[in-house]
Amino acid sequence: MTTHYDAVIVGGGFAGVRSLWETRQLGLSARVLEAGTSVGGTWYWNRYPGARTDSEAWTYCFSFDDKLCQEWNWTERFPGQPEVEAYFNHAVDSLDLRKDIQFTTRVNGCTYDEASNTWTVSTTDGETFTCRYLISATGLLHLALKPPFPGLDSFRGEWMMTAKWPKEPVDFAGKKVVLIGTGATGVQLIPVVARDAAQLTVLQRTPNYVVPTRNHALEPNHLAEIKRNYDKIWAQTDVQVFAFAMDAANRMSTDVPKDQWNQVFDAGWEAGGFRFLFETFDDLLVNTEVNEAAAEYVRNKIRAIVKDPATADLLCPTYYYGGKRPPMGTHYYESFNRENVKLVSVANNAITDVTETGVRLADGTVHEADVIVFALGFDAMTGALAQMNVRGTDGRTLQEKWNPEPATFMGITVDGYPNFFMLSGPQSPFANIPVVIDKSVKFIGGAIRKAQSVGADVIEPTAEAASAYNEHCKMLLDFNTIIKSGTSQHSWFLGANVEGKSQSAVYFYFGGAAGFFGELNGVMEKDFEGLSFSKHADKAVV
Ligand code: N01
Repeated sequence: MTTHYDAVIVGGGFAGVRSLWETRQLGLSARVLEAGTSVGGTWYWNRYPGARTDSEAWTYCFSFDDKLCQEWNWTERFPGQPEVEAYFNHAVDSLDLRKDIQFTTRVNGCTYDEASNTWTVSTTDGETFTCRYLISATGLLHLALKPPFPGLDSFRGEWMMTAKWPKEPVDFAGKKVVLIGTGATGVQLIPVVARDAAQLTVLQRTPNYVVPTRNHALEPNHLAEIKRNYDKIWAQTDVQVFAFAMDAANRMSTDVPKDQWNQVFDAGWEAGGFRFLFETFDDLLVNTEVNEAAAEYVRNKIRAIVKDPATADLLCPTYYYGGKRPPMGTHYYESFNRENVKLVSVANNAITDVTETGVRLADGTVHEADVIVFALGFDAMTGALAQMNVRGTDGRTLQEKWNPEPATFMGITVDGYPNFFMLSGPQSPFANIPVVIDKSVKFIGGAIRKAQSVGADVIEPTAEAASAYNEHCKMLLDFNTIIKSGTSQHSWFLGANVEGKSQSAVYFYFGGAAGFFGELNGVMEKDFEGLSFSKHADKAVV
């Protein structure tokens, strides 16, 4: 049996929930299809101990409904996964959205039929849906990298992936744990496992620059002030480069004598989280000299915190600060002072396989384990979309069309894929995700509104607009020496963490969140220039 909706939305995280609300405003019937058993997306799947936001709670939430902003009481500056998941459940119930969300439903096929101007969406359970508008809301970091190491089947202990963490608590007490991966996930998990396990061996390929999170409880007065100031907060996120509620530093490195740079970094280090990056120097990510000074500042902190000099050396990155997405941590470096924690570099001594009893490296050493934890990261931006097998007018899947490089219009639409919209799609910015999603959904809603008002039912970017946008994204990356340097550091910004993934492609809009919002507004002000709106009957093939 096939059910028809005006819109099918794939994914029940920030993008899916926000899109569902928008379709309500548009008067469309809509169904969210979500693979998990509940809402939350990233915050449903990534339930490893220690998982918490590293964006401040009051901006990492739904901005579109002031009632939600006022009624939800965040308890911490950076809330943990259970609180974010609870917030999602509250939000969908408060907005009465749950009845339009179908859980345990994984989409594995989306095909556009030009004759009827509909999308057919199929699921792994054999259900099918048809719809006019298809919105992918699968998240930029959904498809987790599976452990590529041979021999895992023979391992006699337990193993788990952080991105598919079991709902039941995992007991590390008294166990030997080997943990692979020191990205933002590993950085959050390591201190928690270190506290509980008998022995923790961390296998690190590339070190990261970890700045203290400085999480704290939100006192009632602070929370009340936040709630009073939401207009100002959302105005700040409109213009801040990463869509955070922060002001620019209004300070370039040239404004401060070099021998005083460390005082500025001290203030950022104390402020915690992304404030180190965004409230120190406004040219930190473009000026390599001040960037190197920031890098050396963090390296000196590592050397001061970690007692064993050899371990400290291994933890010190040598690439640009921001060349990989910098994680935020709580007692991360301190964990390596514990007697039960050992850091092993696999940079030049790669993991070869998993044995019955542990993880083997190229030199033959086996690190014994009762539990192996894989925090290996994601096939970002295109991975989850590829799993949906989205086929456009010429029958090609997105991954076929995008070989060797994705080209989109505004990271939201693709020529040859009418009425298909992506959230956190390739060539959208990496920034405070809920805010980027909110702006992108407003853009989609505006396009559908325009279609409704002019009597069109086919919305599609022109090939020229998509090609021009792709060139624009390439140019923005070309300017960015620091981000580009991540190629040699397996940066997922560049697809360099996934073997065989195209390196000629540009996966993100690197012009900053505010730049992207400006471009979205520009397109809307020009009556959606770059998108074509047509009436399907005019181009009916039958
Ligand atoms: O993934 P990652 P993540 N052998 O790709 C290592 C967001 N996030 O899940 O760096 C050995 O950063 C890999 O090594 P290398 C955030 O945006 C947000 O940690 O490639 N090691 C790396 O150390 C973040 O950036 C939050 O050399 C291997 C690790 O696995 C993004 O998600 C919390 C290996 C993967 O790190 C991804 O973070 C968590 C191999 N064969 C995540 N393969 C918050 O908001 C991979 N690695 C708080």
